[in-house]
Amino acid sequence: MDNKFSELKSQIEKAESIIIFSHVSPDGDTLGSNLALSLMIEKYFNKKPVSAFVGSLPSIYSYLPEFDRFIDVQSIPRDKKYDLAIAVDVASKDRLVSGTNIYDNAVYKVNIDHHKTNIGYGDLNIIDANAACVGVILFKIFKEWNLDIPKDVARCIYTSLLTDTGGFKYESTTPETFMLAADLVRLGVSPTYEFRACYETKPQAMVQFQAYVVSNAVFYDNGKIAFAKITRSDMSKFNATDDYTEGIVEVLRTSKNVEIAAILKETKDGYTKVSLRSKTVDLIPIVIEFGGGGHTFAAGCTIKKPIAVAFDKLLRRVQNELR
Ligand SMILES: [Mn+2]
Repeated sequence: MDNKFSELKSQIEKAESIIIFSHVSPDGDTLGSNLALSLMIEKYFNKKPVSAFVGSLPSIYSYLPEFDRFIDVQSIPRDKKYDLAIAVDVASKDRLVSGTNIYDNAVYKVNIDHHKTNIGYGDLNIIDANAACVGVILFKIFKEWNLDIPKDVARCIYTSLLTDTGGFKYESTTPETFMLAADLVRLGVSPTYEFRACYETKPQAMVQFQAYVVSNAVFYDNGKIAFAKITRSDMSKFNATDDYTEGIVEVLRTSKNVEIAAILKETKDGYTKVSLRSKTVDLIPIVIEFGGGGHTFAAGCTIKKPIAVAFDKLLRRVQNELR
């Protein structure tokens, strides 16, 4: 058995209190993985971990089994000491935001991830940069532990896989991806149901908000660059919650000439949250300069500048990259 996998098992066995963290601006992978691990620990180790989120919890994932388990990290006393803290899909510790304290406070810290920028901040680091999603890693772990995976857990892992491969279309999609998908479908997952639940249940206002943002996007350098801005007043005009912006950047990338697409969103504290996508350009060097991280073709950062300033800075940097 992989040493790290058995170490994780013995830490779970030893721990009386366990907390599992998802990253800020949670996506399907970090939420699906969190629930999958939580449900397995409950079923086979007979203890109930706390599933924590940071910031806001996107309601689009409320179709996931036991979604109600998620609690806001802010509701946990900051000096609370858990025996075991596990971060799933958390590329760097600053993505735990206000949860960092509680994570650091834990007796033993685990870091399960697939971002190649992850520096291994835990006591135990299970990092596989080739895994399409953290769900893939968890599936391997559960198999190594010789545990049967119930349908609920399979559904959570399927959402990890579906969302982090962009519906089986990103570069991370490999034969292994489809093998895992096949295994999960055999365990009872319905691809049709999960796809509809995940992608076709947007509130009407969200569809209209996204169309508005896309129609106001600006294209540069013969359409190779697409940038769209979202201000707080755009958000309030549509009564938009944070999850309303999910997926817009992928729409910009569908334009034939686009090499790099970016969505810049004004945050509550007046900074700029950036989500970048590219077709062939490695985004990591760009986002690193702004203190961000992510994957080769899908990355992000928060620029601590007002949106207009951040827009110009990022545009110049992206233009340089393409020249
Ligand atoms: Mn992920």
